[in-house]
Amino acid sequence: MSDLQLQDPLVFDAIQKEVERQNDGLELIASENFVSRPVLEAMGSPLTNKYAEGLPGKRYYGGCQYVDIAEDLARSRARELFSCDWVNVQPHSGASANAAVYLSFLQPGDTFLGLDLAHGGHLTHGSPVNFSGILYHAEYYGVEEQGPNAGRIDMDKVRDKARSVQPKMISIGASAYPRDFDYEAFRSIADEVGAFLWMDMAHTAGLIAAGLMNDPLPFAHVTSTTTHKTLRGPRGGMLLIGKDYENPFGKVAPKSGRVKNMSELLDSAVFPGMQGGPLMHVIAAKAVAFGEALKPDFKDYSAAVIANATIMAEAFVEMGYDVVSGGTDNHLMLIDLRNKGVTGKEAEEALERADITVNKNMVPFDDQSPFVTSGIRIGTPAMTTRGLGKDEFRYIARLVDRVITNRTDEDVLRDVRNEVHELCGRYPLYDFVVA
Ligand code: DSN
Repeated sequence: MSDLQLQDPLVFDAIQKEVERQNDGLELIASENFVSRPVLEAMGSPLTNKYAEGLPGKRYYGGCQYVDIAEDLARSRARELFSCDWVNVQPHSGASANAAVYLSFLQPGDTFLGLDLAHGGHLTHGSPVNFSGILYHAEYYGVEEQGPNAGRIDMDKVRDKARSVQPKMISIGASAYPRDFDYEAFRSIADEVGAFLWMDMAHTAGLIAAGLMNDPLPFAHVTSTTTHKTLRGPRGGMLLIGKDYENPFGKVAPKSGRVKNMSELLDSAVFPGMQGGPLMHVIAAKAVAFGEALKPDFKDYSAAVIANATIMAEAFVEMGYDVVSGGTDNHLMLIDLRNKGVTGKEAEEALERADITVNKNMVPFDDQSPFVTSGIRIGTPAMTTRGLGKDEFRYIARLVDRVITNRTDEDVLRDVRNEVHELCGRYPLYDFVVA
């Protein structure tokens, strides 16, 4: 028996059941992945005990010599992974990293331009219920409703919008956009209107690190990310700058006569601006994950993530599903279920009964509320980590279709659930009881 099991069987049981759920089910949530045992070990280490406010070598606490090693490894590996000048690995989450961007480069009330949440954007890119939309004035660009570019961003329209609203900052990045971004075009728009350019690459960071998608770092002034999605690290955030220099929109400091570099602004926005002590066990786990991502097989894994998503999207199109933008360039697809007469909520719930996990998702120009939605979002990073390939993803698309088509037939749901368990049994994940 483990110490946890002996001391607190209720928590132990919850964890154990979640491990079983992950082992037995098909995890198709696009933002989730499965970390390695070494990443889990680092997260479960006594580094959680250590306070280390400040940066390596410049801490506000004694005893930081070993956590400094871990943070320096995370920083140098991240710089190598993304070929960039500067990183800060301390943000507790992607939302925290994004908050540091606003704190560094905007004043409350300033206008910025971001991708509409209902068109695939993220809460922290200006949703009215998030700090970004409450404290700042958000304007949005979206995707095309019809025509050859349906479901895609039209850069001419982004330019027109930027000219009309004159934002101080333009954000790129999405939670449910299946296509790549034209960073060069975004930068030219930002330069034309005098805006700061920020890319949130949370979803695609691993695919970018593997060199399989366009690289935002040469074009965006600052880039933020989470570390747990396609990058396959622990839950957390990070900030990066491709080429660091004086904040191009900064005022000269009255005393020193100097403009701060973008990195200095971001470092102090993370701490003491919005966080206290960094989570050193998570930072150590980030170092481990970045080390894994630097290995050649991470590129093979990332290529398989995209190949599996491509094949799955094709399978859905062949079965008559309306895949937004007609396919995908990355790890996810967005399926508009309106032509199937089912809501995202109904599909999500039926799939869950068959042990297939997806999330309901707004589709562009949705007429349902965010609690119901007309679509589902499906991603391949997690099941690709388990080793599933194109044949299995084609088969999974057929399982998803069987569930959606027979969503009230408990016999079909049970049969699919059995097939899901059989498939998962062939690709073992975690073979341990939490110790
Ligand atoms: N909401 C997360 C996602 O699932 O994409 C990102 O924060």
